[in-house]
Amino acid sequence: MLLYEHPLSPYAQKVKIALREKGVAFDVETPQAIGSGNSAGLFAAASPRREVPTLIDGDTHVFDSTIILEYIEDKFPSPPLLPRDPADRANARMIEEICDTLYEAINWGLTEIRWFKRAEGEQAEKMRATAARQTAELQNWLTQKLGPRSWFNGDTFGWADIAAAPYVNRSFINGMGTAGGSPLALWHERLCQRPSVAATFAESQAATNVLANAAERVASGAMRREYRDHRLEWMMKSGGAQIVLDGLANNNIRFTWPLG
Ligand SMILES: N[C@@H](CCC(=O)N[C@@H](CS)C(=O)NCC(=O)O)C(=O)O
Repeated sequence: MLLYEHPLSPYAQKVKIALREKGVAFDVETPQAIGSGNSAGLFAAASPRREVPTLIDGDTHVFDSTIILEYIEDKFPSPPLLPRDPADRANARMIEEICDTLYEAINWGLTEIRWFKRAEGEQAEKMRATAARQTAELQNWLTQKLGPRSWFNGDTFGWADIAAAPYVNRSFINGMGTAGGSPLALWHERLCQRPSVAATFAESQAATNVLANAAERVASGAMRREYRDHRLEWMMKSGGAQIVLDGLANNNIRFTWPLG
């Protein structure tokens, strides 16, 4: 199996954790020109949105982390990652939906500000404060979902934990975690102990140096950032409407296929 990925992509991290939990061997490759919208070859053919993760399994090409997780679960049912109980399954899927859309957009927005330097000074401070409030609200929601249990998935680690892992971990790295000893912080500690997760987070951490020249790569035209669905909404609702307009004027942001 070949997984097109980027170590910093939370969506790719979900897939790598799942494959490692299943004990499935896989190769990884970061597509050439990822981040520009101009990727070509097998990756572009398999992923019309030009997004990672994308899984190549022989003639089967699957894009989108949720669909890939489902494919992995169907193809390698043991050990199961989704819980058995219908209510728990729905719960896992709701956690994944919120984390992939609304939670991810906040982390992404913080990256746009810090590394891509979309905002500086007072505006950056205000947007960061907004992101911190939004993060706290989502973490409160997640804490209620966790309740007294050790894992979001139920008694054992599974799908719902994988779904929350990259996003909550990013918050802790960004200094937007919950207080030490809180249920979510204790879950995060347990999470980081799992070999599948530890390996995946270590790869992500090792790749953070690619962000060092992020703003220059946007300025040079090497990158045109994809402002899609929830990410675009985050910018608009969190004080970044002018950032979107400037990015369009400077041609360093793009929307998603098909463009017409
Ligand atoms: N819904 C997709 C989202 C995937 C996605 O947005 N991936 C980003 C990386 S985090 C990407 O590949 N963007 C392409 C680009 O920026 O050029 C999923 O769950 O896999």
